[in-house]
Amino acid sequence: FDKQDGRLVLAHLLFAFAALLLGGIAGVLQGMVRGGTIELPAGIGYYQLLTAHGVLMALIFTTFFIIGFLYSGLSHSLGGQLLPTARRMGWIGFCLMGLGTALGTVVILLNQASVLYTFYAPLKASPFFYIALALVVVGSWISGYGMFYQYRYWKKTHPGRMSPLFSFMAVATMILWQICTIGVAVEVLFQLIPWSFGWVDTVNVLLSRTLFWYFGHPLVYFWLLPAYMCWYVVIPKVIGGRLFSDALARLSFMLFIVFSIPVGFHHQLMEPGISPFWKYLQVVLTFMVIVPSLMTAFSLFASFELYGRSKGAKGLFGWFRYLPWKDVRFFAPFMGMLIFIPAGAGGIINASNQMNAVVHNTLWVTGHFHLTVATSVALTFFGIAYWLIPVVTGRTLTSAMNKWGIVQTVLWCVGMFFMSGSMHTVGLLGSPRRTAYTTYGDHPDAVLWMPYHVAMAVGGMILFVAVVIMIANVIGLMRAPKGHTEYPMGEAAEEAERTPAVLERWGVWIGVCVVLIAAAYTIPMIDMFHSDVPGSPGYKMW
Ligand code: HAS
Repeated sequence: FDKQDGRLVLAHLLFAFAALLLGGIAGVLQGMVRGGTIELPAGIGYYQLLTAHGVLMALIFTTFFIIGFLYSGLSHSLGGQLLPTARRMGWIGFCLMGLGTALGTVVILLNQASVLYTFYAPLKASPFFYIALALVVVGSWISGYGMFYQYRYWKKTHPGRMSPLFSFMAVATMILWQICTIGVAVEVLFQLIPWSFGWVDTVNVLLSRTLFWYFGHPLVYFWLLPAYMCWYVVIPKVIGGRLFSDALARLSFMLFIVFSIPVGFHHQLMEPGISPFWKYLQVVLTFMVIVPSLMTAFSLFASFELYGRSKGAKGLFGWFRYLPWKDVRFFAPFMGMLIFIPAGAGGIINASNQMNAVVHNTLWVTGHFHLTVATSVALTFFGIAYWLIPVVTGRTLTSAMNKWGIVQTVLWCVGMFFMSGSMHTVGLLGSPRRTAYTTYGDHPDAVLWMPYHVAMAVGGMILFVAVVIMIANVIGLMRAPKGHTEYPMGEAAEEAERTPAVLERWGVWIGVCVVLIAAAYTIPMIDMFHSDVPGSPGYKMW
């Protein structure tokens, strides 16, 4: 692996894991406060810690890890080396994002930005928090341009050839990111910054939330797609098999570009001010975006089965035994996949209008995203780290470290079982999310919730131990014995059909995506500009 590219990738990964550690500390503390097991000293607030936890883990750990991972695969699959311009853009992006993270973290720690990781109005932070977010977003854009630059150069120098699957998927992920971050950029620049500086007196809350969720839902696919890249491209190689179908993998990524953006209203189903018709339309589109995940599940099962049968597996599930259970590079992402089955089912429940009325704003939703992003995605990223850090540092994974990786994965699953399991259950009993410790004056319902909150805190403590082990593993990987580690990038099965060229016509798919966004958002947005609820300053124009 190219040394200079290795440094860029490693910088992103180490930054990501530092954010994971800080976010983990904030996470375990807020969980214990909520469960009533500790009280915070020195005037530190629950919401302050909750914001630090959400921002550092959900926004910073993921973004840094993803950009590092994508750059690594582009370097490997598109010529073995990044072009100097692409690498420079990667570093500029890294510095801007790093600066934004440092500024944002300081503002949160000063309790000037306890607005949670979703940060939409009417909660107001210091303007510097929004400036910090803008730096992170602009930095990620520049990194994305670096990736596009590398990809375009490859396409130009390889006319008529289909790009390597990894690079195609990386570009798709960054296109999704570029389109969806427009919403949050508009919100931050035109609404939140002027409002928090006091240049305007009012803010349109509905518009702010809508712009946020225009970004906020595809954001979850920005987290998910790199995990899918590992599942499609890396895992077949790790198990010694092949990817079921290149065309199916590309189609599923294109469907994510098309369907993952015009669905933000499924976060706003309980919100007044948006007519039921537009909510209905976006729920239909939400159900469409489930399709590429079902295709992915099918493809994964097929890859596993093909491999098992090639080794002589018999019966419906005989292939199961042939998977490399003792290899953490497989085991951690596999647990992520397995848990994505109930996690995805929970998402389908959330998206169903009537059931959303039961679960919205309860701890059920928190349980949902701790299974999706904090388990399926996080465990996959951990699994990647076990080979990617050795690849870029010229080292090898030892069997002792592999064992610690398995222990870490098991601990993560056990902690999450208690934490997310209790969240789902107590959410159905009505316990609200994002609420500091309270028994509501010893109301019987709230008293009933308490044991679940304690179980959440216990799960959180187990998870914190797992975070610490992960950090120790990362340090261990940095000091592992020198040697060569192969970048595991799989190929499609021999009998797979030829991939149709239309799957790489970006214009077609982005065009459909733009049309759907316009159809799903134009009229409700126009309505929002005119919403002016008397006596409710939050619902005024800009
Ligand atoms: Fe979600 C809320 C709907 C997926 C994250 N979601 C959230 C929030 C987050 C989040 C962070 O409709 C909270 C935001 C906040 O703070 O308010 N979500 C969905 C739907 C899906 C979905 C329909 N979510 C995700 C993913 C996330 C994520 C992925 C992060 C990475 N979500 C919602 C809705 C809400 C919501 C509402 C708002 C709730 C409210 O009221 O506030 C779908 O994309 C899910 C599709 C997934 C599947 C599963 C496919 C399974 C696969 C694994 C195969 C396994 C194998 C191994 C092969 C259909 C691919 C098996 C081996 C064996 C041996 C068995």
